[in-house]
Amino acid sequence: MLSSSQGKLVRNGEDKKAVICIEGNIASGKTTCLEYFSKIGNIEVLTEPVSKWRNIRGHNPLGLMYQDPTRWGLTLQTYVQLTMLDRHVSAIAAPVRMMERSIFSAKYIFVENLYRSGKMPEVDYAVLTEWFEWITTNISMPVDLIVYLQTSPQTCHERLKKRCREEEKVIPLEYLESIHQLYEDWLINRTTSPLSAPVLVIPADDNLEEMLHRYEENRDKILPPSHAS
Ligand code: TTP
Ligand code: MG
Repeated sequence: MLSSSQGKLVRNGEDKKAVICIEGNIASGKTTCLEYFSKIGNIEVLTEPVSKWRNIRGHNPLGLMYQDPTRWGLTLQTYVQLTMLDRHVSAIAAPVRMMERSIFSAKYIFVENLYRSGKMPEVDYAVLTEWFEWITTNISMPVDLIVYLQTSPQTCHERLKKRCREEEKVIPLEYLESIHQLYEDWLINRTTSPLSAPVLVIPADDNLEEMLHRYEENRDKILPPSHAS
């Protein structure tokens, strides 16, 4: 439930709960990271609403966007923005919430990439930007920590090929390189979009076993003291 505080809509009585967003390139291992932490008690884990992006009332805006980004980029990104907003404002069910991505990366990384690569018309970009600015001005979506799973685009490309999501078969290495550069500029070089939370960088090119070990090692840095080991 939303109520109003200092001009912004806020979730009722939930301001003391910690919100941690897991960020990184496509196939960087965000879902695996979240699955690892879901085994620890008292944490609410929200994976990305990607199944919704693949099926809204029988339509597949994700697939359409990859087939023709200029025509369908606005359609997909409008829906991504709505589903991410819904995640941010939903009632938190535990003292700690960990979520896959955020409304911020949908805009700062994916919308930005479509626009900069010339695939999104300027008017579509302007409409999405107006929506995004209205939302972030009027709705409180606090984030306490961003965990950045830092990978090389090559690693993501290999993982994508293995994973074989039908819509993603058309993704070339160059696409992952552009997403990677936008992430680096946002979270490391800090030259592009604003940052509203501290960033913890976790190198994420290694195999599954090593990554699980690394999550365990970083557990105390990721979780608040109440959840540290
Ligand atoms: P990801 O958010 O990268 O999720 P993932 O499950 O592929 O990542 P991981 O393996 O790390 O768990 O992307 C899901 C798909 O949605 C991917 O094809 C990229 C696409 N996408 C957009 O096109 N626009 C967006 O704004 C977002 C957030 C994703
Ligand atoms: Mg995922």
